Amino acid sequence: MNIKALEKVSLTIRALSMDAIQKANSGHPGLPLGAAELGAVLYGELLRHDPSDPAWTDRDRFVLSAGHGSMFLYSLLHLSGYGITLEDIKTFRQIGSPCAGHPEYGMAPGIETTTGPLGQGVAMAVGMAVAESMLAARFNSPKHSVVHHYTYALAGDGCMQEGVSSETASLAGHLGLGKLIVFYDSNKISIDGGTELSFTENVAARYEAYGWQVLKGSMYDFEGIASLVAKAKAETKKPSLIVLESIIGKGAPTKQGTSGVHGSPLGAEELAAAKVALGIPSDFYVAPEATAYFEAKRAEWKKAREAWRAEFDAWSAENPDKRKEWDAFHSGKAVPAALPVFAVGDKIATRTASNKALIAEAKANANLVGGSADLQGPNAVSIPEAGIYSRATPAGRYIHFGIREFGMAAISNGIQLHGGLRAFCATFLVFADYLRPALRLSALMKQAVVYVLTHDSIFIGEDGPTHQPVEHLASLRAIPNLRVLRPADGEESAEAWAMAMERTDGPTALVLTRQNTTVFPKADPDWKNTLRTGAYVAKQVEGKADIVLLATGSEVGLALSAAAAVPGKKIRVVSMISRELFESQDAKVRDLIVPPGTRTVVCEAGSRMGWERWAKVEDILSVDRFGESGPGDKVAEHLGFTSAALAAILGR
Ligand SMILES: Cc1ncc(C[n+]2csc(CCOP(=O)(O)OP(=O)(O)O)c2C)c(N)n1
Ligand SMILES: [Mg+2]
Repeated sequence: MNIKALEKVSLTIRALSMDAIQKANSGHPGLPLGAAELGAVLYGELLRHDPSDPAWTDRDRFVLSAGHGSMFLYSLLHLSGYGITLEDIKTFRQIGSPCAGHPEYGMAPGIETTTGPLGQGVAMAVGMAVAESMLAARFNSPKHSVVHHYTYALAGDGCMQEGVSSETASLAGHLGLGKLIVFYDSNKISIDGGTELSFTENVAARYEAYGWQVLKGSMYDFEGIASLVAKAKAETKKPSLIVLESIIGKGAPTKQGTSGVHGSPLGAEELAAAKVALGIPSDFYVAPEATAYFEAKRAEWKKAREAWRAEFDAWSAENPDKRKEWDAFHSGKAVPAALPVFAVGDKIATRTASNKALIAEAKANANLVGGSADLQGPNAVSIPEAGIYSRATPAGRYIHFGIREFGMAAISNGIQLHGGLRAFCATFLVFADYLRPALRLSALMKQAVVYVLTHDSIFIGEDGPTHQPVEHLASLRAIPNLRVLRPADGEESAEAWAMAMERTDGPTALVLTRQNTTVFPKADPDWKNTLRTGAYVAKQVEGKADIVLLATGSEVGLALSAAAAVPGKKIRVVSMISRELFESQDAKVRDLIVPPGTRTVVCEAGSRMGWERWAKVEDILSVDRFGESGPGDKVAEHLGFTSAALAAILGR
């Protein structure tokens, strides 16, 4: 190990971070200064990667869970040759810069995921390690390991305090993810001051209790860190937590070790003093020894990747069928499934129809994996032929996430980001609130995770207001790039799964009923295509409609019956599977379905919010209060949410 060179790499991380943050007049120097040595040894000595091929499927993954320390990552991506230039670093935190405030997936090669919302990086790293173990079990042959990489994460005190890291560390310990290695930057400082203000538990003992191997060392000991990582790798049955004692902002003469260096530029005076003390001769200084060190690494990295490629080619030649499957897994495209067929009049809950479609999709797409947060039956997401994923059966595809909704969604993001797999996860719609921060990241990162959210309205009945979603559709629709689909019957549920699987640039929420719906005849003969605009005409009228009645999900059935109960008026009924998708269409498309100038009425068993664009407030039948416990139809009656009430509006 070339300690002198690694010292220069560390120095360069500090130099670039201090200057970029000072120039932007914004950012977090505490972590990059405090953990520079880990960065140097990690990118220089420990990661099996090749910056000349950032998409190499078997590269080690690194997740900077403490995303506020983004300059740590950008400095290393620059030095190791990932394509971030010095100019990019000089535009840190400016619009369009790959060096965004927090690492953003897709902004530059080498950024494995978006981080910043603390704790989720650890959780996504767990997901990546799950994906690695699944793919290894599915593809490695007795002779060849084509999937064999480690997943590393760097977490701070904040990540360790957040619940989502606990949820997922618990599951990772249970699953025995031996190739997951998390470094804990234990500097005992966060924004408000010392961690003794609120965080005095024994983190190491907690992780041991989760079933992790816990190792301890110093942030400033290159050889020590490398030998701890060797120990972590040697433990193949447990994930490892490497607790590294550190000093936040190390190198800032008066501010190091204080919360003052966590998230503000050093200031001109402190910066100048730091440069003198550290021996940094100029602005945006890159030590020539650091550059030379990484230059010399290039050949080594290339060799490692080519060795993998040779093994992959040999494996491909010996296992042509597996190779075909590998290519399908990595194509990023779903294979169309033979969806279940329903007949008009079939009575089926949309969750149940969804289960049939899920099974069909899983059959067509062997890379579809996922599960539910302990609601396999209620969410209707079992896939009997897929097998259960466990430490003993890593080729299984159904994940029992346990009652950890947020962790489940973040792990699903990690699985999806890893590549090679499609992820779905499931819970009750009302508990989408528990996973929302990860769902938001799916949308922000354009990850096509499928969220199965059942028990979608007050019609669930007896469980009462704690379990009856009211505001959830509105709140999900507010998330940009999330597609919310609320299918109305069995047929639409099957198509909704197809729409979710076709999506490549963002997540889909399938919002499904517990109660039965009845498959209705569709007036639009091309409804399956029209559905993909977000809405289609379910019931047509001759000539010009007096009223266009918009409904979603189970309320389409209610709308059809109410429309039939108002014989004096010509009422067109529209099933709007996705309001935001429909709203994103050109006016030409929308006007065909909802002609301008026609009176519109809306019916949805949820908050009115957002429907005001489509109808006058008095023409919206919605639920704008918490529900009640009681049988579903009685609750609906109690709340005045009935076919008769809708008919009364239509008849006005
Ligand atoms: C979920 C979430 N809550 C709050 C924040 C705001 N925040 C950013 S950094 C930070 C403190 C983190 O402390 P620590 O992880 O110890 O980092 P260090 O100060 O040691 O760099 C907080 C509260 C956030 N980014 N994410
Ligand atoms: Mg800290």
